[in-house]
Amino acid sequence: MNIKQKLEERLGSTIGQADDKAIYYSLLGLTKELTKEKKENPGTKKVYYISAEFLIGKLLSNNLINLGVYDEVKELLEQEGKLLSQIEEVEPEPSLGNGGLGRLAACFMDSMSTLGLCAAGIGLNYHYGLFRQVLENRKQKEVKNPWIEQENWLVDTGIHFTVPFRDFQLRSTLYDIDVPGYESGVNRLHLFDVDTLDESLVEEGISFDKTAVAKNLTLFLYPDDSDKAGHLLRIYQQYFMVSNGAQLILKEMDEKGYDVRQMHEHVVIQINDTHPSMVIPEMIRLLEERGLSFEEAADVVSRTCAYTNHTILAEALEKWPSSYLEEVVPHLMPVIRKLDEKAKKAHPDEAVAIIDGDGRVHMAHMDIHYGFSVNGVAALHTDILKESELKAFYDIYPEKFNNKTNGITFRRWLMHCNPSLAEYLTELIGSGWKKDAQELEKLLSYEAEEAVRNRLLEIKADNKKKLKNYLKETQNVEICENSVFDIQIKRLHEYKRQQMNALYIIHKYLEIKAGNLPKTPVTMIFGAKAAPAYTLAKDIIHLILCLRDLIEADETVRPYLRVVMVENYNVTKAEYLIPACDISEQISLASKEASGTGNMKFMLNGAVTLGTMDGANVEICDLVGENNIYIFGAKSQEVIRLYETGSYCAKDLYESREGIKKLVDFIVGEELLALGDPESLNRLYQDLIHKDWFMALLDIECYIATKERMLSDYEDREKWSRMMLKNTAKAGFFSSDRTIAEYNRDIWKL
Ligand code: F58
Repeated sequence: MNIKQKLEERLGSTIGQADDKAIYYSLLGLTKELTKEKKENPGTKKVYYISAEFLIGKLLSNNLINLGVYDEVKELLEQEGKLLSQIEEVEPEPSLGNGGLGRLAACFMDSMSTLGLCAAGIGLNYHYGLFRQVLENRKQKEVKNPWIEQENWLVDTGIHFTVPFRDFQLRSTLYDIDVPGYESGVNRLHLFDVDTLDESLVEEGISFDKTAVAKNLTLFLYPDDSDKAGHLLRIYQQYFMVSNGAQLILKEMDEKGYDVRQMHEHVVIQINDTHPSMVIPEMIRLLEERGLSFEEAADVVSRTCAYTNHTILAEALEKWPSSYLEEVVPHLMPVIRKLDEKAKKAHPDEAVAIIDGDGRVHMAHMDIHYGFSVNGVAALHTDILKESELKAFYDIYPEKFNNKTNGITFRRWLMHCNPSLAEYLTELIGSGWKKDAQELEKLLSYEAEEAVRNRLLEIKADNKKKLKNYLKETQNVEICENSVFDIQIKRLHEYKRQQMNALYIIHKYLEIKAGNLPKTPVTMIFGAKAAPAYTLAKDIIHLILCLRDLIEADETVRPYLRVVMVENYNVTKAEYLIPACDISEQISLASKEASGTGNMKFMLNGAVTLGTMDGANVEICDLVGENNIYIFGAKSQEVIRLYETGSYCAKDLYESREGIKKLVDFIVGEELLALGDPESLNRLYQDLIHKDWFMALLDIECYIATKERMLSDYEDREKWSRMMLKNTAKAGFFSSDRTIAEYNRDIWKL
C-alpha cells in the first residue's frame, strides 16, 4: 500500500472529503506506524540524556521530514486541495520546556538519532507543561497548558517502576515518544508519569495543593517555588525523574547481560544542568543494593556521569537544604554525606564542598566531583567557568573541563520553518548541506550575484508577509510587512535585557515625536514568558505593553514605530518569527548568556545580529566577521571586573547623562502612568536607578547608536543582502549534528 492508500484507509474516506482534524489524526497514526518500521539505533554503549525539559515543539512535519516522506505527503494533500501547514494547526504543541535548555535537549534528540547514535532521553510527562501565557490588562497571566489529547505521540510502554519517598512510594508509568533521525534510525524519549495524577487539582490559573504529591507530581514544569512546599515538590519531581531513569538504565543493562560493575563501558549519563544531579547518589544507592561496596559504586558511577552547565548565574545553580532532602528522600542523604566527606578529605577548600557550612547541598559541586566531564555550552562560557565561576574546580580537575558550543537542528530551523530558503539553497548549492551543514559555505561564491541576493530579499519579504498574516489570524494585530522587523524572543530575564530594548523604544518614540522620522518604519517584536514569581520580569512585560498601547493610540508615531508582544511565545511561534526577522536582538550583559541558540536560528535564516560579545555571539562574530554583525557594549572582562570591584553605579550614569535620565524618567512620566500600573512602573524605575544589576544603563547609549547605524544600513539593500547571505553561509558550524558529534568524540565515545 502506498502512503495515499494508507491514509485513506485510516480516514475511511478520500482526503478531499475529510476535514483538517481527521487528516491530522490519521497522519499522526500513520507517522507513528512508519516510525515503528524504522530500526532502533544499535550499539553496545548508550547515552542517556537526562533533562527536566524537552521542548520538542510540534512533531508532525519534523517527523515526516526525517522519515523522508514530507514532500510526498505535502503533494498528495495539495492534489486534494489541502495544505499541510493548515493541517498542522490542529496539532497541540507539547509544553515540556521553558527556554534554551529544553529546546537544546530537543535538538540534541534529533541529532543523536540522525547520527545513528544509540541514545535515549529521560524526562517527565508534565500534563500542563510550563504555563500558557495570557496577556490581559497589559500584564501576564498564567493558565494551565494542557497538551495531551486522546490521540497523541505518547506510547504507553507498560513499563512501571516503584519510587520510594520518605512517607510513601509512587508507581510510575513510562511513556515513550519515538524520535526518528533524518534518513536514519530511531531513538526514544522516555517520559515518566504517575498513575495517581489528578488533573482536577488545578482549578483557577496554575495554583494547586502542592502537598498532594501523588496527585500533583507531573502537573507542571517548574511549579511555583516561592515557598517551602514548592521547593519540596521540585525535589520530589527531580528524584522521581532520576530514580526512574536509574532503574530503567539498570533494567536495560540486565536485559543485555552487562555487568553493572562495568557500567561505564556501556552507559553514559549526561546530566543536563543540575535538575537531574540526584541520579549520582541514587545510582550509587541502587548499586549498593546490588552488592557493590560504596567505593566500588561511587567509582563506577563517577566514570559514567557527565555534567553540562548552562549558566553562571549563581541563583540558578541549585543548592538544596539537606533538611529538605531529609524530608523527601532521607535514604539519599547517607550517600550524599559519604560523597561529601570523601570530597572534603581530598579537597578541604570550602569553595568546593558539596555540603556547605549552612547544610546546603550544592548539586553542581556533586556533579563535578563525581562526574568525569564538565562542559560549558559556548567557548566564552567555558572560559568563564574555568577562569572564574568554577576556577576552584578547574584547578583540581583541569582534565574534566571541555567546551561544547551549542547547536540547532537544521531540519526544524531551516528545512521545516523556512522551506523557500531551503529549496533555494538546494537549487544553488545542491542538497549536501542537509547532511553536512558546512556545505552552506558554498553559498559564499554567489555573494556578488545580484540576482541571488535579490532572491534572498524576496524570500525574506515573503516570510515577513507570512508572519504578518499569522499574527493577524492568531492575535488580531496588523503589522506592516514593509517595516523593519526587529525581534527579541527569549525567556524574560533581567540579564537578557529586554528592559534595555524598551528604553530604545522610548528613545525612538521621542525622536519621532521630535520630527526625526525613520526612512523605513520599524516593528519591534517581543516574545517572552516571565517566571510566575519573578516580579521585575513581569514589570518589564508591563512596560513593553504600556509602550505598545501608547504608540498604538498616537497617530503621529504609529505609522513609523510599532511594538508587538507575541502572546504565549513557544516553538511554533518561533517558527514563524525567525524566518521573518531582519534584526536579531542578542543583547544580554556580556558574560551572562551562556550561549544562546536563538541567535544561531536567526543567523541561519538570514537575519543580522545586533548583539553584545556574549555567549555564542562571540563565535558568530568570528565566523561572519565584524562587518556582518553589529556588536556593541561592555566586554565580559570589563563586566566581571565591575562585579568584582563593586564599582558599577547606575545612579551615577542616570544623574550624569541627560540622555539616559530622559529615557528612564519616561517610565514614570505622565504618558505611561496614565496607562499603566504605577506600582509596577515605579518599581522598575527605582530598580534601574538604584540597582540595575545587569547594567542596562551601562550599555544603553552604544546600543541606541548601534541600532540606529543598523537601521540606516538597512536602507542599503545591496549591503544588507550581502550580510544576509554571509550569515546563512556561515551558520553551518551551529548545526547540532556538529555539537553532538563533538559530545560523542570527546565525552560519550559510543
Ligand atoms: C539556557 N538556559 C541558557 N535555563 O540561558 C542559554 O544561554 C543556553 O543557550 C541554553 O540554556 C542552552 O545551553 C536555560 O534555558 C533555564 O531555562 C533554567 C531552567 C531552570 C530554572 C531557571 C532557568
